[in-house]
Amino acid sequence: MKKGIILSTVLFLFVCCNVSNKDLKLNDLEYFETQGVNVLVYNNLFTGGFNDEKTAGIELIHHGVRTATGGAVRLSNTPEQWDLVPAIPTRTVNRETNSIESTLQYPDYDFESRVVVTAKGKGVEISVYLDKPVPEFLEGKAGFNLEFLPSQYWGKTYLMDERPNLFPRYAVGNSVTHPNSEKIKQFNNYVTSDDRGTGRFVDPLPLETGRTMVLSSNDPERLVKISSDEDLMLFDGRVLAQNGWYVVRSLLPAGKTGKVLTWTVEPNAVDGWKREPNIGFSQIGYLPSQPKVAVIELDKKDKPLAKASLYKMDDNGQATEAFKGKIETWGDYYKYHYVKFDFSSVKTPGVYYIQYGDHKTNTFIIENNVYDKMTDATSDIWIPIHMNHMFVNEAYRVWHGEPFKEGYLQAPVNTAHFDLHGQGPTTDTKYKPLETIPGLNIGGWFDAGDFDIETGSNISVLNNLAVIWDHFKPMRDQTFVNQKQRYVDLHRPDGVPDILQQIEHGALQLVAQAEILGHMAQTLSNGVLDNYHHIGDAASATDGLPYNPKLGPYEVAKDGKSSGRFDDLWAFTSRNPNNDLRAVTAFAAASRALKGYNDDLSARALKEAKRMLKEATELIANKPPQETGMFRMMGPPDMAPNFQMFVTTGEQHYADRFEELLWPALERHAGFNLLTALQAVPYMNEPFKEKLRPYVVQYKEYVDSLKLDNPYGVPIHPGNWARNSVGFGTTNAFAHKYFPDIIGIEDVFKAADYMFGCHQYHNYSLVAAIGATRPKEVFYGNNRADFSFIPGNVAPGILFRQPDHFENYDDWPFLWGQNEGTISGNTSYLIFGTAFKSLLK
Ligand SMILES: [Ca+2]
Ligand SMILES: [Ca+2]
Ligand SMILES: [Ca+2]
Repeated sequence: MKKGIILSTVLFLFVCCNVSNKDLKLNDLEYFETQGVNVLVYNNLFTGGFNDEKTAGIELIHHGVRTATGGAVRLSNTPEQWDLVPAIPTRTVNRETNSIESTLQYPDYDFESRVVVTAKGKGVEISVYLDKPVPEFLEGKAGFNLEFLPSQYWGKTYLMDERPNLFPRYAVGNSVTHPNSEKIKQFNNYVTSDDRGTGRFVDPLPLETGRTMVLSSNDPERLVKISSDEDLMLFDGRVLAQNGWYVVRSLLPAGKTGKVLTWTVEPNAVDGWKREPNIGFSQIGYLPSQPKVAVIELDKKDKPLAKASLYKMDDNGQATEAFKGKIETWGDYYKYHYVKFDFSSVKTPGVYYIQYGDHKTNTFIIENNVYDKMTDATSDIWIPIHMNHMFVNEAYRVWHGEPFKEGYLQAPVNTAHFDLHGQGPTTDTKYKPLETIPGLNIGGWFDAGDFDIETGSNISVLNNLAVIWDHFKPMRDQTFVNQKQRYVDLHRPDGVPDILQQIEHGALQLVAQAEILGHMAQTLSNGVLDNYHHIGDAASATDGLPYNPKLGPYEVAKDGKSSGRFDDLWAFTSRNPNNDLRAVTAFAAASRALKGYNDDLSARALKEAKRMLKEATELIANKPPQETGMFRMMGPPDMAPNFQMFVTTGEQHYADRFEELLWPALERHAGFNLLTALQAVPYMNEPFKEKLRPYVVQYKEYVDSLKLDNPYGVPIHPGNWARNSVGFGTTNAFAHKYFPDIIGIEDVFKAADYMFGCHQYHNYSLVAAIGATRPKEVFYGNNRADFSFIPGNVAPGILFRQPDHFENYDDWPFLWGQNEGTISGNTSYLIFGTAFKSLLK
């Protein structure tokens, strides 16, 4: 132990004095780099859609982990998601001065600053310049902030002017309140917290203040030294919001112009550090017969080894080498180098691990049963927990009570919404703004980590479930669902296939929308922001009592039947005929599934489908909606509805219209429309299938091109919301089913491998809890504040950050773009898994 301390002290001295080869350099990708340290300067801007997503600003990627973000002039101590973020209209890279300069603007306060970051030895100097002094209202509020990832720092030490401290594991700090008149406005005048009538807002106090701060003095991989002539303050952002970070901040001085603040930031680079190889393999295991290829992600400074081995565990816990094979080079992909290890020849069932040099993976299984349970947690646990308007119980635990008993209010006109919705200039319903719309509090599913009913997502779910029923008829029954009691009990079979009960649950909500509103709502979502970011039991997001404007804001009526709490959710009801047509597709399919189980609902769904198909087609003919981006590539909105109406009614004119729309759509973009066409194969005639063949051939060229695009051979999208390989796998599964001579089963296995751990950044399965030896442990679900997961959740994937970084935090759940499972994404996984398993039978 003591020897270790002496050794690391020597190492540290060596680190701090031998600076020459560790100097940060401005690289070709326009960030500051030395081995182990990347300082990004506005390579990522605050433009993600939800204001402060903790993925922008001056950022630090420290020994492979993005540990600091949000470096910018900010207007509060611990900015929350909906606090104002600066617009950054200019970013100038100056190679002569080794610096990057950006302009930061807050138009709401007519406040502009310039931030200049310059490489200085093994650190950077960050300076803030003002041409005009800080506006009076922002004095004592505007400052320079840099945020550090709590999960990478808690339990570690920090020194403030040499005073040692520990980063707190949980937010336990001191705060004060100030009058709301002093509060910085939030984005779009939203308010993130309910002040309970006090007229005051909460402001955290600093944990420490000083001029020199050393973060993580006990762990060289996270050690950062910050010094300034101004006071540095350390705050804990989690006091205000569970997704807050630790914030280091200096206030900008009042009344000054020119260079008003300078920080020196020196992230430690550990001598000789190389990132550990990330040995990607399928954590769920492998069938004896399937291809088995590990993709190993290597630091570019790491020299690939010639060979790797597979070890088999015996029943005494001893390992013996079962296979030794060559490492093949794939090449560079963004910042890392990739090699592959093919052990397909190992076919003996058993428990194995991969040994690559000194690196040994966790064990995994080779056996014929590895995929058998791959969808069970999603179907039995995740989906029922996301049933809205029901009480959901599991053994001794209640997941949530019955939410939103008070129903929904008509959203007022001309309203923008924090979840990227809006109500247009009319309600498009018979209801007046803020009038209660009776009957909508039934059925449907929570969208994702939040509790709203996104109509579009709910339609996708209903459609996904109906596709599964059509093609596979799973009779699995592990869930008790009683609509009359509004009660769900997990692990309690009730004699009815669960998928039928889920189809019923979706149809109850969506058919109610069609009948009550006359068309589909956009969303049923929160009217106030302070219950939108609710984490916990959905039933406590609102008080369950209808809003009564005659009462005071915190008053309950004497009869206990209404309250003055303005917390009811709103129905956003602007009519979008495209949405109506998508609902027609789902209604027609659900109507078939429900026949013989719930005949009344089946008939109602078909009636609404016929009406909306007619109305929406006319509306679109009169006023074609603007279609942009991906939607232009997808088939016309009445393509899929006509197909489903044909299958349900058997009327040939629907089939004719479907084909009339399908073939040109496939010409425009085979990939986007192929799945719809493939799912139609069993219902259409033989010439249909043959006519489809060339498009499958064309799609195969795309599939093969992915082998050159990236080492995993699946589509990887560098967007703000990561994308896993579920959609790719589903298309490949259906293509293989009907065209096995074109799309091989290996194209389906590739998608499964990626989902279950053979991917960038780490090798954990992206599906929570089931089957895999090492699934991800945290997800952005509605229990995210517990750093937990809901079994069966599926992560979006590995998020790309400009210009060359992929990440998926498994110790920090709060980044939705990489960790939030959605109801439509997870039911897409259910299709993928169900189709995949049926192919293997
Ligand atoms: Ca939502
Ligand atoms: Ca059941
Ligand atoms: Ca209420």
